[in-house]
Amino acid sequence: MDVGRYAPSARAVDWGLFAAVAVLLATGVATMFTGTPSTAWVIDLHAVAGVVLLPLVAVKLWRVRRRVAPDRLTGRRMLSLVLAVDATAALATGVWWIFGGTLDLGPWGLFHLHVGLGLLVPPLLLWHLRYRFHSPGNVTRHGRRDALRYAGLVTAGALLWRVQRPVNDAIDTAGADRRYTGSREEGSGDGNRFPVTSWVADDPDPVDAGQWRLSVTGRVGTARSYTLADVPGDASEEAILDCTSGWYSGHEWRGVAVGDLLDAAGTADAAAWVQFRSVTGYRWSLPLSEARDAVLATHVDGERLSHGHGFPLRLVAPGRRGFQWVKWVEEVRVTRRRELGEWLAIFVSGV
Ligand SMILES: Nc1nc2c(c(=O)[nH]1)N[C@H]1C(S)=C(S)[C@@H](COP(=O)(O)O)O[C@H]1N2
Ligand SMILES: [Mo]
Repeated sequence: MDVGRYAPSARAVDWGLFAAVAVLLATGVATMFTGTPSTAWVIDLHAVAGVVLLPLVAVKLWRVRRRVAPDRLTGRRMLSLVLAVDATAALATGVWWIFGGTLDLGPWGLFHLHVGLGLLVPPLLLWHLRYRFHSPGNVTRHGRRDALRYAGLVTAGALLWRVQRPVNDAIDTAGADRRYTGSREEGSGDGNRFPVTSWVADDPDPVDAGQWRLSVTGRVGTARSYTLADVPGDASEEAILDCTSGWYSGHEWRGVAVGDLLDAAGTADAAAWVQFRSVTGYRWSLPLSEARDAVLATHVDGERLSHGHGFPLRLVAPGRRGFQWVKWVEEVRVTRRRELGEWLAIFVSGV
């Protein structure tokens, strides 16, 4: 078969592979922050880059096929082979997810596997490039032809991504109820019966409601402290919790509006951020104006929150991904600057 007639030149394929992986990494990480439909393009771009990567990997493998014969395998070629297998598996798990696949890996599933395999590709690729790097020198020799082929590839990728939705609907796969974030629906509107997801090792003992206090501190006029009975429960909010591990759940959350807590304490002029701190050390900040509209929920669909979902109080931050919805909140801290350590805290809290 003469791949060269249809495929971009060898150098252009190498650069295309590199660019596609860079886009996939950047957009993959950026999905962590896609909480509102205006950011749907991040996921679209991720998907299209994946569809483009598929034929590029196939062409690359076809061109190097003779170098990976068993008797010609050196250590470096083994590494390249591991990269090829990992990239193919990352693509396969992504496609499988889109068409409703599931996998039971104990606490993890197909989506986790996709993320894990995907995050391995860039380091493996960089390692591979240490040995196999060529200058882009003559990539321009077939410049015009290659540019046209890439334009075609990206267009085909976008079209394929466009038609997967009706295909999913037509054959009614579990991929049909995906949100634009890629997440699938679980237990909406049914009280506490939706998945419990904690980040890494956050697994506290149930909070003793008698001992527990909610304090409002930091750059406030008067610091406040509330017992559970004192927490006003007159705010309610319909919002979707959308976890970055691939599921979402919509509920009616009831509790106290953060804006009311802030009004009761009064905020100082320098106040710009509001940090929500969990009994476990897990914490996250929202800009002051956004925090005002958030709710600290005691109830979900009329039921008292269960321990797993953050009893007695959890943050409901509409438009933010699930990892920002802090559970077991015990402190609302008004600050001037955002604490950078909270990035670390979400990974290590509870360890
Ligand atoms: N304190 C604390 N809050 C947390 C987490 C955590 O590990 N610790 N996990 C977050 C993540 S990743 C998600 S998706 C949601 C899940 O909420 P749920 O367990 O009620 O479904 O809580 C968030 N809040
Ligand atoms: Mo999550």
